[in-house]
Amino acid sequence: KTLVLATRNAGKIRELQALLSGLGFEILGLDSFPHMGEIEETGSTFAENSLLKARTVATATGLVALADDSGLEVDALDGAPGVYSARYSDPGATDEKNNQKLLDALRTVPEERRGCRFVSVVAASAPGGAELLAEGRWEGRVLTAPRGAGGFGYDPLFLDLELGQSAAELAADEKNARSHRGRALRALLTQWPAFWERV
Ligand code: ITT
Repeated sequence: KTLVLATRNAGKIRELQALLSGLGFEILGLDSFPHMGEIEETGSTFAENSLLKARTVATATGLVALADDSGLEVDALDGAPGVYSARYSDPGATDEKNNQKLLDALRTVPEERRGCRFVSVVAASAPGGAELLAEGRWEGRVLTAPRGAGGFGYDPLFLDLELGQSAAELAADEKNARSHRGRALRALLTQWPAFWERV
């Protein structure tokens, strides 16, 4: 059973590989398909973009593809950056620039109004047309300064209120146990046997 991870985000690849390890998949990355170009994310929801990425890679490779579209929704910003999380600061922005823009946007917002959540929608797509979607959420609060060196993206600014730790302060397996991506993938895998019968 071969699965292509339809993402170029190194942080996501690391986490998805850990979450899928031991389940008997042969996992390939997009680096195995040098002809694959950039996929433009034209959707307005995580689900649309996730399906778009999974379908494009399944069609191009002839293999089952797994995509993740994710982002951070901040209540005080009416849900921004949301689906634009990767390009919040500018197109092709670095994590550092996105994090600085988020800190600036919330500079005058007090702790109790800095609620936020990570959202992940994972999609599986088979060349024959079978599809699967699942969503996961992780509630937290935006910190006023970065904490921790693990993870990627907005992790140093995301406080898990139950643990009192930032996402970047968690070990990789602790993050996967709690994260939006971990939850989405575990939900997807409960539907996996029925999906695979249609592949
Ligand atoms: P692919 O489309 O190739 O998968 P991408 O980085 O462009 O890579 P998205 O469009 O889904 O992916 O953007 C997700 C952004 O949301 C990502 O760049 C991070 O900034 C943020 N994000 C998502 N999950 C995160 C996590 O677990 N920790 C920190 N930030 C996260």
